[in-house]
Amino acid sequence: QIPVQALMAASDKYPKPHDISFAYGTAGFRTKQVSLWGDTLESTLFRIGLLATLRSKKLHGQTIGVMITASHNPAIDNGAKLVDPRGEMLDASWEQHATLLANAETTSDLLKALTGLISELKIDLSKPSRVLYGRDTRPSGEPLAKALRAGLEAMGCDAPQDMGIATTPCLHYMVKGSNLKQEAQIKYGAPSELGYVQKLATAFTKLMKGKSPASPLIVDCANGVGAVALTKLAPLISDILPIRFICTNTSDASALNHSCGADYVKTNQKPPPAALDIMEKGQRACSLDGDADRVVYYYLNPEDGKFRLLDGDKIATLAAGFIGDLVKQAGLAETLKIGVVQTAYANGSSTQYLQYNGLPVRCVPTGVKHLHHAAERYNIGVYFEANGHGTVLFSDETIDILNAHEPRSPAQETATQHLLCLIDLINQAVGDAISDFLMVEVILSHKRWGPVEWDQGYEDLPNRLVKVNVADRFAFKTQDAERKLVEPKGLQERVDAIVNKFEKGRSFVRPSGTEDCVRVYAEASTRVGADGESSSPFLIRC
Ligand code: 16G
Ligand code: ZN
Repeated sequence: QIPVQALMAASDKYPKPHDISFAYGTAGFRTKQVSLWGDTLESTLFRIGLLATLRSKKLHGQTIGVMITASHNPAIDNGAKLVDPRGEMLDASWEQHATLLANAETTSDLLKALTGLISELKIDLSKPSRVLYGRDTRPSGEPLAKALRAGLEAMGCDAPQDMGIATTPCLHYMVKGSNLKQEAQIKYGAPSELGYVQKLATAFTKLMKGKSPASPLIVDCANGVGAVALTKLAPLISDILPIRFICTNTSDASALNHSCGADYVKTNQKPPPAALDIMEKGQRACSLDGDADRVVYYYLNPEDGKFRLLDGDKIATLAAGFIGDLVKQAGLAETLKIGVVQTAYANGSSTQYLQYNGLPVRCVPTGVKHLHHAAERYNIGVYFEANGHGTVLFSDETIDILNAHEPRSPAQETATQHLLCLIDLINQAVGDAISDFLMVEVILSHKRWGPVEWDQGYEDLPNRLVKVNVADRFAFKTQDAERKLVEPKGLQERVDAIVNKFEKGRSFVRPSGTEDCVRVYAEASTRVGADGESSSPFLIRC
Protein backbone atom coordinates (compact mmCIF):
# COMPACT_ATOMS: atom_id res chain seq x y z
CA GLN A 1 0.00 0.00 0.00
CA ILE A 2 1.21 3.50 -0.84
CA PRO A 3 1.34 5.69 2.30
CA VAL A 4 -1.04 8.12 0.59
CA GLN A 5 -1.69 10.60 3.39
CA ALA A 6 1.92 11.02 4.41
CA LEU A 7 2.98 11.22 0.83
CA MET A 8 0.47 13.90 -0.11
CA ALA A 9 1.30 16.03 2.91
CA ALA A 10 5.01 15.76 2.18
CA SER A 11 4.60 16.44 -1.53
CA ASP A 12 2.62 19.63 -0.84
CA LYS A 13 5.72 21.03 0.82
CA TYR A 14 7.67 20.58 -2.41
CA PRO A 15 5.47 21.98 -5.18
CA LYS A 16 6.79 21.80 -8.72
CA PRO A 17 7.66 25.18 -10.25
CA HIS A 18 5.03 25.66 -12.97
CA ASP A 19 7.18 27.29 -15.58
CA ILE A 20 9.83 24.59 -15.88
CA SER A 21 9.84 21.17 -17.41
CA PHE A 22 12.53 18.77 -16.31
CA ALA A 23 14.29 16.08 -18.30
CA TYR A 24 16.53 13.29 -17.04
CA GLY A 25 19.38 13.69 -19.54
CA THR A 26 22.93 12.43 -20.01
CA ALA A 27 23.92 13.69 -16.59
CA GLY A 28 20.60 13.23 -14.79
CA PHE A 29 18.61 16.37 -13.99
CA ARG A 30 20.52 19.60 -14.19
CA THR A 31 19.38 23.24 -13.98
CA LYS A 32 20.32 26.69 -12.99
CA GLN A 33 19.02 27.50 -9.51
CA VAL A 34 17.37 30.76 -8.51
CA SER A 35 20.39 31.60 -6.40
CA LEU A 36 23.38 29.79 -4.95
CA TRP A 37 21.02 28.57 -2.24
CA GLY A 38 18.20 28.22 -4.78
CA ASP A 39 15.30 25.84 -4.79
CA THR A 40 14.45 25.13 -8.43
CA LEU A 41 15.16 21.44 -8.05
CA GLU A 42 13.65 20.77 -4.63
CA SER A 43 10.47 19.21 -5.99
CA THR A 44 12.59 17.11 -8.34
CA LEU A 45 14.77 15.86 -5.49
CA PHE A 46 11.69 15.00 -3.44
CA ARG A 47 10.45 12.91 -6.33
CA ILE A 48 13.85 11.31 -6.90
CA GLY A 49 13.53 10.19 -3.28
CA LEU A 50 10.29 8.42 -4.18
CA LEU A 51 11.75 6.86 -7.30
CA ALA A 52 15.03 5.75 -5.69
CA THR A 53 13.03 3.94 -3.02
CA LEU A 54 10.93 2.22 -5.67
CA ARG A 55 14.03 1.25 -7.65
CA SER A 56 15.56 -0.29 -4.55
CA LYS A 57 12.36 -2.19 -3.74
CA LYS A 58 12.18 -3.42 -7.33
CA LEU A 59 15.74 -4.73 -6.96
CA HIS A 60 15.00 -6.53 -3.68
CA GLY A 61 16.48 -3.92 -1.36
CA GLN A 62 19.80 -3.46 -3.11
CA THR A 63 21.35 -0.06 -2.40
CA ILE A 64 20.59 2.69 -4.92
CA GLY A 65 22.65 5.90 -4.98
CA VAL A 66 21.67 9.51 -5.51
CA MET A 67 24.33 12.13 -6.22
CA ILE A 68 23.50 15.82 -6.01
CA THR A 69 25.90 17.72 -8.25
CA ALA A 70 26.18 19.85 -11.35
CA SER A 71 29.77 18.76 -11.92
CA HIS A 72 31.78 21.29 -13.97
CA ASN A 73 28.89 23.74 -14.36
CA PRO A 74 28.84 27.08 -12.55
CA ALA A 75 28.18 27.15 -8.81
CA ILE A 76 24.62 28.38 -9.30
CA ASP A 77 23.64 25.25 -11.20
CA ASN A 78 22.81 22.02 -9.50
CA GLY A 79 21.58 18.61 -10.49
CA ALA A 80 21.03 15.04 -9.42
CA LYS A 81 21.46 11.59 -10.80
CA LEU A 82 20.66 8.07 -9.70
CA VAL A 83 23.21 5.29 -9.40
CA ASP A 84 22.34 1.62 -9.94
CA PRO A 85 23.47 -1.23 -7.66
CA ARG A 86 26.73 -2.08 -9.41
CA GLY A 87 27.76 1.54 -9.17
CA GLU A 88 26.83 2.33 -12.75
CA MET A 89 24.44 4.95 -14.14
CA LEU A 90 20.69 4.42 -13.78
CA ASP A 91 19.27 1.88 -16.21
CA ALA A 92 18.17 3.82 -19.30
CA SER A 93 14.62 2.47 -19.15
CA TRP A 94 14.08 4.20 -15.79
CA GLU A 95 15.18 7.63 -17.00
CA GLN A 96 11.72 8.23 -18.41
CA HIS A 97 10.13 7.32 -15.08
CA ALA A 98 12.29 9.96 -13.42
CA THR A 99 11.21 12.54 -16.01
CA LEU A 100 7.58 11.54 -15.61
CA LEU A 101 7.57 12.00 -11.84
CA ALA A 102 9.58 15.23 -11.99
CA ASN A 103 7.04 16.80 -14.32
CA ALA A 104 3.80 15.93 -12.50
CA GLU A 105 2.27 19.37 -12.01
CA THR A 106 0.34 18.78 -8.78
CA THR A 107 0.40 16.39 -5.84
CA SER A 108 -2.54 14.47 -7.23
CA ASP A 109 -0.84 14.20 -10.65
CA LEU A 110 2.20 12.90 -8.84
CA LEU A 111 0.19 10.32 -6.94
CA LYS A 112 -1.40 9.16 -10.18
CA ALA A 113 1.96 8.87 -11.92
CA LEU A 114 3.40 7.01 -8.97
CA THR A 115 0.53 4.53 -8.74
CA GLY A 116 0.83 3.96 -12.48
CA LEU A 117 4.53 3.19 -12.20
CA ILE A 118 4.11 0.85 -9.25
CA SER A 119 1.59 -1.26 -11.10
CA GLU A 120 3.32 -1.07 -14.49
CA LEU A 121 6.65 -2.10 -12.99
CA LYS A 122 5.03 -4.61 -10.63
CA ILE A 123 6.79 -3.21 -7.58
CA ASP A 124 6.17 -5.03 -4.34
CA LEU A 125 6.06 -2.24 -1.75
CA SER A 126 6.62 -4.65 1.11
CA LYS A 127 10.20 -5.23 -0.07
CA PRO A 128 13.05 -3.51 1.78
CA SER A 129 14.78 -0.45 0.37
CA ARG A 130 18.15 1.22 0.87
CA VAL A 131 19.31 4.51 -0.61
CA LEU A 132 22.70 6.15 -0.22
CA TYR A 133 23.04 9.83 -1.10
CA GLY A 134 25.72 12.49 -1.23
CA ARG A 135 26.31 15.98 -2.55
CA ASP A 136 29.13 18.17 -3.79
CA THR A 137 30.14 21.44 -2.11
CA ARG A 138 27.41 23.61 -3.65
CA PRO A 139 25.39 25.41 -0.96
CA SER A 140 22.14 24.43 -2.70
CA GLY A 141 23.13 20.80 -2.07
CA GLU A 142 21.95 21.00 1.49
CA PRO A 143 18.30 22.02 0.87
CA LEU A 144 18.22 19.61 -2.06
CA ALA A 145 19.42 16.74 0.15
CA LYS A 146 16.72 17.66 2.65
CA ALA A 147 14.06 17.47 -0.07
CA LEU A 148 15.45 14.12 -1.19
CA ARG A 149 15.29 12.77 2.33
CA ALA A 150 11.68 13.91 2.64
CA GLY A 151 10.92 11.90 -0.50
CA LEU A 152 12.72 8.83 0.81
CA GLU A 153 10.84 9.01 4.09
CA ALA A 154 7.48 9.63 2.44
CA MET A 155 7.94 6.48 0.34
CA GLY A 156 8.99 4.50 3.38
CA CYS A 157 12.67 3.95 2.55
CA ASP A 158 14.00 1.67 5.32
CA ALA A 159 17.58 2.80 5.24
CA PRO A 160 18.35 6.26 3.92
CA GLN A 161 22.08 6.87 4.35
CA ASP A 162 23.55 10.35 4.05
CA MET A 163 27.21 10.58 2.99
CA GLY A 164 27.18 14.35 3.32
CA ILE A 165 29.71 16.04 1.08
CA ALA A 166 31.32 13.46 -1.21
CA THR A 167 32.84 13.07 -4.65
CA THR A 168 30.69 11.47 -7.33
CA PRO A 169 33.10 8.53 -7.80
CA CYS A 170 33.27 7.84 -4.06
CA LEU A 171 29.49 7.56 -3.99
CA HIS A 172 29.56 5.15 -6.95
CA TYR A 173 32.29 3.15 -5.20
CA MET A 174 30.21 2.92 -2.03
CA VAL A 175 27.04 1.89 -3.84
CA LYS A 176 28.91 -0.90 -5.61
CA GLY A 177 30.56 -2.03 -2.37
CA SER A 178 27.33 -1.96 -0.37
CA ASN A 179 25.76 -4.46 -2.73
CA LEU A 180 28.52 -7.05 -2.59
CA LYS A 181 28.23 -10.21 -0.55
CA GLN A 182 30.33 -10.24 2.60
CA GLU A 183 33.26 -12.22 1.19
CA ALA A 184 33.48 -10.12 -1.96
CA GLN A 185 33.16 -6.97 0.10
CA ILE A 186 36.20 -7.87 2.18
CA LYS A 187 38.26 -8.10 -1.01
CA TYR A 188 36.71 -4.94 -2.47
CA GLY A 189 37.14 -2.70 0.56
CA ALA A 190 34.79 -1.18 3.12
CA PRO A 191 31.92 0.75 1.57
CA SER A 192 32.82 3.97 3.36
CA GLU A 193 34.80 7.06 2.51
CA LEU A 194 37.64 5.77 4.66
CA GLY A 195 37.52 2.42 2.88
CA TYR A 196 37.74 4.23 -0.45
CA VAL A 197 40.72 6.36 0.55
CA GLN A 198 42.54 3.38 2.06
CA LYS A 199 41.92 1.22 -0.97
CA LEU A 200 43.42 3.81 -3.32
CA ALA A 201 46.36 4.57 -1.03
CA THR A 202 47.20 0.89 -0.51
CA ALA A 203 47.08 0.03 -4.21
CA PHE A 204 49.07 3.13 -5.13
CA THR A 205 51.74 2.37 -2.52
CA LYS A 206 52.11 -1.23 -3.75
CA LEU A 207 52.42 -0.13 -7.37
CA MET A 208 55.02 2.51 -6.52
CA LYS A 209 57.13 0.14 -4.43
CA GLY A 210 60.78 0.37 -5.41
CA LYS A 211 60.19 3.40 -7.63
CA SER A 212 61.81 6.68 -6.80
CA PRO A 213 59.38 9.26 -5.45
CA ALA A 214 57.71 11.30 -8.15
CA SER A 215 58.48 14.96 -8.66
CA PRO A 216 55.77 17.29 -7.31
CA LEU A 217 52.45 17.21 -9.12
CA ILE A 218 50.20 20.29 -9.19
CA VAL A 219 46.57 19.38 -8.60
CA ASP A 220 43.83 21.92 -9.31
CA CYS A 221 40.77 20.92 -7.27
CA ALA A 222 38.40 23.33 -9.06
CA ASN A 223 37.54 24.76 -5.61
CA GLY A 224 35.31 21.74 -5.22
CA VAL A 225 34.82 18.48 -3.40
CA GLY A 226 38.01 16.95 -4.80
CA ALA A 227 39.86 19.16 -2.33
CA VAL A 228 37.95 17.61 0.55
CA ALA A 229 38.66 14.02 -0.54
CA LEU A 230 42.31 14.73 -1.24
CA THR A 231 42.84 16.18 2.23
CA LYS A 232 42.20 12.66 3.48
CA LEU A 233 44.14 10.79 0.81
CA ALA A 234 47.23 12.94 0.25
CA PRO A 235 48.83 12.42 3.70
CA LEU A 236 48.77 8.64 3.14
CA ILE A 237 50.89 8.90 -0.01
CA SER A 238 52.84 12.12 0.52
CA ASP A 239 56.25 10.44 0.66
CA ILE A 240 55.80 8.81 -2.74
CA LEU A 241 53.81 11.54 -4.45
CA PRO A 242 54.25 15.10 -3.26
CA ILE A 243 51.22 17.14 -4.33
CA ARG A 244 50.94 20.92 -4.61
CA PHE A 245 47.29 21.73 -4.25
CA ILE A 246 45.70 24.76 -5.84
CA CYS A 247 42.07 25.93 -6.07
CA THR A 248 41.00 24.30 -2.82
CA ASN A 249 38.69 27.06 -1.63
CA THR A 250 35.39 25.37 -0.87
CA SER A 251 34.17 28.04 1.54
CA ASP A 252 33.53 30.64 -1.15
CA ALA A 253 30.64 29.07 -3.05
CA SER A 254 31.05 31.20 -6.15
CA ALA A 255 34.66 30.06 -6.62
CA LEU A 256 33.62 26.56 -7.72
CA ASN A 257 34.86 25.84 -11.27
CA HIS A 258 35.59 29.54 -11.67
CA SER A 259 38.73 30.12 -13.74
CA CYS A 260 39.87 26.63 -12.82
CA GLY A 261 38.98 22.96 -13.19
CA ALA A 262 39.11 20.42 -15.99
CA ASP A 263 36.44 22.05 -18.13
CA TYR A 264 38.13 25.45 -17.98
CA VAL A 265 41.42 23.92 -19.10
CA LYS A 266 39.93 21.80 -21.88
CA THR A 267 37.66 24.54 -23.24
CA ASN A 268 40.11 27.41 -23.04
CA GLN A 269 43.15 25.30 -23.86
CA LYS A 270 45.16 27.02 -21.17
CA PRO A 271 46.13 26.44 -17.52
CA PRO A 272 44.08 28.05 -14.77
CA PRO A 273 45.71 31.34 -13.68
CA ALA A 274 46.48 29.80 -10.27
CA ALA A 275 48.46 27.00 -11.94
CA LEU A 276 50.26 29.32 -14.30
CA ASP A 277 51.54 31.29 -11.32
CA ILE A 278 53.50 28.32 -10.00
CA MET A 279 54.08 25.93 -12.92
CA GLU A 280 57.63 25.33 -13.97
CA LYS A 281 58.41 24.31 -17.53
CA GLY A 282 58.07 20.56 -17.89
CA GLN A 283 56.20 20.14 -14.60
CA ARG A 284 53.07 17.98 -14.54
CA ALA A 285 49.79 19.58 -13.54
CA CYS A 286 46.26 18.23 -13.59
CA SER A 287 42.80 19.69 -13.09
CA LEU A 288 39.78 17.93 -11.61
CA ASP A 289 36.21 19.08 -12.16
CA GLY A 290 33.65 20.18 -9.56
CA ASP A 291 32.63 16.68 -8.45
CA ALA A 292 36.01 15.01 -9.12
CA ASP A 293 34.92 12.53 -11.78
CA ARG A 294 37.09 13.87 -14.58
CA VAL A 295 40.68 14.94 -14.98
CA VAL A 296 43.00 16.39 -17.60
CA TYR A 297 46.77 16.85 -17.45
CA TYR A 298 48.93 19.60 -18.94
CA TYR A 299 52.42 21.07 -18.86
CA LEU A 300 54.46 23.90 -20.30
CA ASN A 301 56.77 22.74 -23.05
CA PRO A 302 60.36 22.98 -21.75
CA GLU A 303 61.53 24.30 -25.13
CA ASP A 304 59.14 27.15 -25.83
CA GLY A 305 57.02 27.38 -22.67
CA LYS A 306 53.87 26.66 -24.70
CA PHE A 307 50.86 25.04 -23.03
CA ARG A 308 50.38 21.37 -23.93
CA LEU A 309 47.19 19.53 -23.00
CA LEU A 310 47.16 15.82 -22.12
CA ASP A 311 43.45 15.14 -22.27
CA GLY A 312 41.26 12.05 -21.92
CA ASP A 313 42.48 10.69 -25.25
CA LYS A 314 46.10 10.92 -24.10
CA ILE A 315 45.17 9.21 -20.81
CA ALA A 316 43.40 6.42 -22.70
CA THR A 317 46.36 5.77 -24.98
CA LEU A 318 48.77 5.83 -22.03
CA ALA A 319 46.65 3.42 -19.99
CA ALA A 320 45.87 1.05 -22.87
CA GLY A 321 49.53 0.87 -23.90
CA PHE A 322 50.76 0.22 -20.38
CA ILE A 323 48.13 -2.35 -19.49
CA GLY A 324 48.61 -4.05 -22.85
CA ASP A 325 52.33 -4.42 -22.11
CA LEU A 326 51.61 -5.84 -18.64
CA VAL A 327 49.21 -8.39 -20.12
CA LYS A 328 51.93 -9.49 -22.56
CA GLN A 329 54.54 -9.64 -19.81
CA ALA A 330 52.19 -11.73 -17.70
CA GLY A 331 51.95 -14.22 -20.57
CA LEU A 332 48.24 -13.59 -21.04
CA ALA A 333 48.17 -11.77 -24.38
CA GLU A 334 46.23 -14.60 -26.00
CA THR A 335 43.69 -14.81 -23.20
CA LEU A 336 42.88 -11.23 -22.25
CA LYS A 337 41.59 -8.91 -24.94
CA ILE A 338 41.89 -5.17 -24.45
CA GLY A 339 39.65 -2.69 -26.21
CA VAL A 340 39.36 1.09 -26.16
CA VAL A 341 36.07 2.99 -26.29
CA GLN A 342 35.92 6.59 -27.46
CA THR A 343 33.34 9.11 -28.63
CA ALA A 344 33.26 11.19 -31.80
CA TYR A 345 35.13 13.91 -29.90
CA ALA A 346 38.26 11.75 -29.67
CA ASN A 347 40.99 13.35 -31.69
CA GLY A 348 41.49 11.49 -34.98
CA SER A 349 45.21 11.14 -34.21
CA SER A 350 44.48 9.24 -31.00
CA THR A 351 42.24 6.78 -32.80
CA GLN A 352 44.84 6.24 -35.49
CA TYR A 353 47.56 5.78 -32.88
CA LEU A 354 45.55 3.15 -31.01
CA GLN A 355 44.72 1.26 -34.19
CA TYR A 356 48.33 1.41 -35.33
CA ASN A 357 49.27 -0.22 -32.02
CA GLY A 358 46.84 -3.04 -32.68
CA LEU A 359 44.17 -2.00 -30.19
CA PRO A 360 40.55 -2.32 -31.26
CA VAL A 361 38.68 0.99 -30.91
CA ARG A 362 34.92 1.47 -30.70
CA CYS A 363 33.09 4.75 -31.04
CA VAL A 364 29.86 5.29 -29.07
CA PRO A 365 27.57 8.27 -28.38
CA THR A 366 28.62 10.89 -25.82
CA GLY A 367 27.92 10.22 -22.14
CA VAL A 368 29.55 7.94 -19.62
CA LYS A 369 26.81 5.32 -19.65
CA HIS A 370 27.39 4.55 -23.33
CA LEU A 371 31.14 4.26 -22.91
CA HIS A 372 30.85 2.20 -19.76
CA HIS A 373 28.54 -0.37 -21.28
CA ALA A 374 30.66 -0.72 -24.39
CA ALA A 375 33.83 -1.14 -22.30
CA GLU A 376 32.21 -3.95 -20.31
CA ARG A 377 32.31 -6.13 -23.41
CA TYR A 378 36.08 -6.54 -23.29
CA ASN A 379 38.26 -8.41 -20.81
CA ILE A 380 39.86 -5.07 -20.18
CA GLY A 381 37.94 -2.07 -21.49
CA VAL A 382 39.60 1.33 -21.49
CA TYR A 383 37.20 4.22 -21.94
CA PHE A 384 37.76 7.94 -21.86
CA GLU A 385 36.00 10.94 -23.27
CA ALA A 386 38.35 13.60 -24.60
CA ASN A 387 37.11 15.87 -21.78
CA GLY A 388 38.65 13.55 -19.18
CA HIS A 389 35.75 11.33 -18.04
CA GLY A 390 36.82 7.72 -17.98
CA THR A 391 38.23 4.63 -16.38
CA VAL A 392 39.47 1.12 -17.12
CA LEU A 393 37.17 -1.84 -16.50
CA PHE A 394 38.37 -5.37 -15.76
CA SER A 395 35.63 -7.94 -16.21
CA ASP A 396 34.86 -10.43 -13.42
CA GLU A 397 36.18 -13.20 -15.66
CA THR A 398 39.44 -11.30 -16.12
CA ILE A 399 39.85 -10.89 -12.37
CA ASP A 400 39.33 -14.64 -11.93
CA ILE A 401 41.83 -15.41 -14.68
CA LEU A 402 44.44 -13.15 -13.10
CA ASN A 403 43.89 -14.61 -9.64
CA ALA A 404 44.18 -18.15 -10.95
CA HIS A 405 47.14 -17.43 -13.23
CA GLU A 406 50.27 -19.46 -12.51
CA PRO A 407 53.19 -17.37 -13.73
CA ARG A 408 56.13 -19.19 -15.33
CA SER A 409 58.77 -16.60 -14.45
CA PRO A 410 59.39 -13.84 -11.93
CA ALA A 411 58.66 -11.29 -14.68
CA GLN A 412 55.26 -12.89 -15.32
CA GLU A 413 54.60 -12.91 -11.60
CA THR A 414 55.41 -9.20 -11.23
CA ALA A 415 53.25 -8.22 -14.21
CA THR A 416 50.33 -10.26 -12.87
CA GLN A 417 50.63 -8.62 -9.46
CA HIS A 418 50.75 -5.18 -11.05
CA LEU A 419 47.57 -5.91 -12.98
CA LEU A 420 45.82 -7.08 -9.81
CA CYS A 421 46.89 -3.91 -7.99
CA LEU A 422 45.69 -1.77 -10.89
CA ILE A 423 42.22 -3.26 -10.50
CA ASP A 424 42.19 -1.88 -6.96
CA LEU A 425 43.66 1.46 -7.92
CA ILE A 426 41.29 2.11 -10.81
CA ASN A 427 37.69 2.84 -9.82
CA GLN A 428 35.69 -0.02 -11.36
CA ALA A 429 32.34 1.71 -10.90
CA VAL A 430 32.83 4.96 -12.79
CA GLY A 431 35.41 7.49 -14.00
CA ASP A 432 37.25 8.97 -11.05
CA ALA A 433 39.60 11.95 -11.27
CA ILE A 434 41.63 10.98 -8.21
CA SER A 435 41.99 7.31 -9.07
CA ASP A 436 42.75 8.26 -12.68
CA PHE A 437 45.53 10.66 -11.80
CA LEU A 438 47.06 8.10 -9.44
CA MET A 439 46.98 5.60 -12.31
CA VAL A 440 48.72 8.10 -14.60
CA GLU A 441 51.34 8.75 -11.93
CA VAL A 442 52.00 5.01 -11.58
CA ILE A 443 52.40 4.57 -15.32
CA LEU A 444 54.70 7.57 -15.73
CA SER A 445 56.78 6.36 -12.85
CA HIS A 446 57.05 2.79 -14.20
CA LYS A 447 58.01 4.09 -17.61
CA ARG A 448 60.29 6.78 -16.15
CA TRP A 449 58.46 9.28 -18.29
CA GLY A 450 57.74 12.93 -17.80
CA PRO A 451 54.88 14.70 -19.57
CA VAL A 452 57.05 15.34 -22.63
CA GLU A 453 57.69 11.64 -23.27
CA TRP A 454 54.03 10.84 -22.65
CA ASP A 455 53.01 13.52 -25.12
CA GLN A 456 55.27 12.16 -27.84
CA GLY A 457 53.05 9.24 -28.86
CA TYR A 458 51.06 11.30 -31.35
CA GLU A 459 50.29 14.89 -32.22
CA ASP A 460 46.66 16.03 -31.92
CA LEU A 461 45.03 17.22 -35.12
CA PRO A 462 44.06 20.89 -34.83
CA ASN A 463 40.38 21.04 -33.89
CA ARG A 464 37.60 23.38 -33.01
CA LEU A 465 34.41 22.95 -31.02
CA VAL A 466 31.68 25.56 -31.24
CA LYS A 467 28.25 25.94 -29.71
CA VAL A 468 25.47 26.98 -32.04
CA ASN A 469 22.15 28.25 -30.77
CA VAL A 470 19.27 26.95 -32.84
CA ALA A 471 15.52 27.29 -32.59
CA ASP A 472 15.00 23.60 -31.86
CA ARG A 473 17.92 21.34 -31.02
CA PHE A 474 15.63 18.29 -31.03
CA ALA A 475 15.31 18.77 -34.80
CA PHE A 476 18.89 17.45 -35.02
CA LYS A 477 18.94 13.65 -35.17
CA THR A 478 22.12 11.66 -35.43
CA GLN A 479 23.28 8.16 -36.30
CA ASP A 480 26.51 6.21 -36.27
CA ALA A 481 27.56 7.23 -32.75
CA GLU A 482 26.58 10.84 -33.42
CA ARG A 483 28.92 11.11 -36.39
CA LYS A 484 26.21 11.50 -38.97
CA LEU A 485 23.16 13.77 -39.09
CA VAL A 486 20.02 12.23 -40.51
CA GLU A 487 17.87 15.29 -39.78
CA PRO A 488 17.47 18.10 -40.77
CA LYS A 489 17.54 16.51 -44.20
CA GLY A 490 20.38 17.55 -46.45
CA LEU A 491 22.52 19.13 -43.75
CA GLN A 492 25.00 16.24 -43.51
CA GLU A 493 25.65 16.47 -47.27
CA ARG A 494 26.49 20.13 -46.86
CA VAL A 495 28.84 19.37 -43.97
CA ASP A 496 30.50 16.61 -46.04
CA ALA A 497 30.97 18.94 -48.99
CA ILE A 498 32.98 21.32 -46.79
CA VAL A 499 34.89 18.59 -44.94
CA ASN A 500 36.01 16.92 -48.17
CA LYS A 501 37.99 19.99 -49.12
CA PHE A 502 40.39 19.53 -46.21
CA GLU A 503 43.11 16.99 -45.60
CA LYS A 504 42.18 14.70 -42.69
CA GLY A 505 38.98 16.73 -42.43
CA ARG A 506 36.32 15.40 -40.06
CA SER A 507 33.33 17.12 -38.61
CA PHE A 508 30.06 16.32 -36.90
CA VAL A 509 27.04 18.12 -35.52
CA ARG A 510 25.09 16.86 -32.50
CA PRO A 511 22.48 18.26 -30.16
CA SER A 512 23.83 18.82 -26.66
CA GLY A 513 22.42 16.57 -23.95
CA THR A 514 22.99 19.16 -21.22
CA GLU A 515 22.46 22.59 -22.80
CA ASP A 516 20.01 24.12 -25.21
CA CYS A 517 22.29 24.22 -28.26
CA VAL A 518 23.92 22.05 -30.88
CA ARG A 519 27.65 21.45 -30.86
CA VAL A 520 29.80 21.46 -33.97
CA TYR A 521 33.19 19.75 -33.92
CA ALA A 522 35.74 19.98 -36.71
CA GLU A 523 39.30 18.80 -37.13
CA ALA A 524 41.78 18.82 -40.00
CA SER A 525 45.49 18.51 -40.63
CA THR A 526 46.00 22.27 -40.25
CA ARG A 527 44.62 24.94 -37.92
CA VAL A 528 43.26 26.86 -40.90
CA GLY A 529 41.52 23.71 -42.09
CA ALA A 530 39.93 23.00 -38.72
CA ASP A 531 38.66 26.56 -38.50
CA GLY A 532 37.10 26.18 -41.93
CA GLU A 533 36.37 28.50 -44.80
CA SER A 534 35.03 31.36 -42.75
CA SER A 535 35.24 32.03 -39.02
CA SER A 536 32.00 30.14 -38.42
CA PRO A 537 31.64 27.75 -41.32
CA PHE A 538 28.79 25.85 -39.77
CA LEU A 539 26.44 28.70 -39.10
CA ILE A 540 24.57 27.34 -42.07
CA ARG A 541 21.02 28.65 -41.87
CA CYS A 542 19.09 25.86 -40.24
C1 16G B 1 27.48 14.93 -19.42
C2 16G B 1 28.17 13.60 -19.41
C3 16G B 1 29.53 13.71 -20.05
C4 16G B 1 29.43 14.30 -21.43
C5 16G B 1 28.66 15.60 -21.40
C6 16G B 1 28.34 16.06 -22.80
C7 16G B 1 28.04 11.89 -17.72
C8 16G B 1 28.26 11.56 -16.28
N1 16G B 1 28.33 13.13 -18.06
O1 16G B 1 28.15 15.85 -18.60
O2 16G B 1 30.07 12.44 -20.11
O3 16G B 1 30.70 14.54 -21.96
O4 16G B 1 27.43 15.39 -20.74
O5 16G B 1 27.59 17.21 -22.74
O6 16G B 1 27.61 11.07 -18.51
P1 16G B 1 26.80 17.72 -23.99
O7 16G B 1 25.79 16.68 -24.38
O8 16G B 1 26.19 19.01 -23.53
O9 16G B 1 27.80 17.95 -25.09
ZN1 ZN C 1 31.93 15.82 -13.18
